[in-house]
Amino acid sequence: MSSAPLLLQNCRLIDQPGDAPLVSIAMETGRITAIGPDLAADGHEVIDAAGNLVSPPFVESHIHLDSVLTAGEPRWNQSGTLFEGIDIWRDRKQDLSLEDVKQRAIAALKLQAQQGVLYVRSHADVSEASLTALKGLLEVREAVQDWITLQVVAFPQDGVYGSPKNLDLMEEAMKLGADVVGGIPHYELTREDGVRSIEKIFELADRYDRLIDIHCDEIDDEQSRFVEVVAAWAIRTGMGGRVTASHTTAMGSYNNAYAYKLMGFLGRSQINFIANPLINITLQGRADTYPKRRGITRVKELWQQGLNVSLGHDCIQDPWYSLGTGNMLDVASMAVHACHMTGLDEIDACYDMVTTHGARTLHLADYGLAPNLPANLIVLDADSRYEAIRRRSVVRQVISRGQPISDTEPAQSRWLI
Ligand code: 17E
Ligand code: FE2
Repeated sequence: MSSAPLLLQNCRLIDQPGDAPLVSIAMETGRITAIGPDLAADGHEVIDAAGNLVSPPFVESHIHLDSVLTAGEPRWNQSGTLFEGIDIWRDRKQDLSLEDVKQRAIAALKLQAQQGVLYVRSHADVSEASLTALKGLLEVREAVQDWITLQVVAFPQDGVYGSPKNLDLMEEAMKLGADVVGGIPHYELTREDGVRSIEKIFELADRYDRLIDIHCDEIDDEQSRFVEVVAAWAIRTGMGGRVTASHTTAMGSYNNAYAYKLMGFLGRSQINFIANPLINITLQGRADTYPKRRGITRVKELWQQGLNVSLGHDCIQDPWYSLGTGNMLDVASMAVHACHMTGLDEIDACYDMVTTHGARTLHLADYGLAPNLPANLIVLDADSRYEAIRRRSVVRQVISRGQPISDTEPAQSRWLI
């Protein structure tokens, strides 16, 4: 993708105090060349950011692009549970074709990119014999690389040991080029299978030199304690920050004595966490009467412990979550509410969880706003992170690889009486 040199003027940089002077950002051949006041415009196409907030792009650290836009196919999830969702998807995935996967995934990526997401980690179910979901998403990874960066996780939805073929499929997925090894220990047939699935995941990640991102303890069962096993392996292997535990909703149900001990181990392990508050507030708590649990991991406490926590959308209109806009500010807003992150620094942290923290989880080497980095940035109709989340502000401009790829006018209302 070639593009003319670009100058974005009157930028309110996200990492500067609110009263800092506005600056310009110059971009050329896909990279940021300079950031500062009074940059010369000659030879550049000029865009006026008009004092709006300029941020590095949103990072979608957890989504299932293979199942997006299938809600109701072949039937609606009536119980609202994870397990009914898995059963519905098991039926739907028999009908996958490469075209079906690619068309829906690219539609969802465009939806997200228009709302400022330029980095995505997607899970691809690899417990279906033809590996169509994975093959489709690997093709999508290539097809979209000029405007969005996609990582693909080999995710064994039905369990590594749920059926005899699944382990071979995991191995095949690594050979085909999945970026990340996934898992689902709480859905293995037994606790022991869950533990040995984690050992296997670490062994695959070591052998193929890949990152790890495990769906872990996504259940309200306070006895579901696989995150301690993941942390133990991260400590033993030294893989630390290359490892991510996604969902970990059972942590919201652990007793405080156990959680206190666990926090220390998690701190030692330095693993990353991804919470998906939109979906888990609806998916969990389904066996409760009242009071109903929130079913979300301990986002605030993990963050206070200094651990890297990011937030994901998880689903857009699929068997687990029929809603979803693709907007990361919706995700951050739900975290503010459901995780009691209402202090001003906590609201700012929720914004960071859909930007810089996600970048760290994905191991993005060149993320941020600085000269020589790729010219990937967004202009928000807001003057602070707090305003962006409160109003779920429109992303006015999306610039990818130095080229404007989308712009959106905020809606205008007129008072008529
Ligand atoms: N599969 C799973 O195990 N958990 C989820 N939250 C989704 C798919 C969306
Ligand atoms: Fe998920």
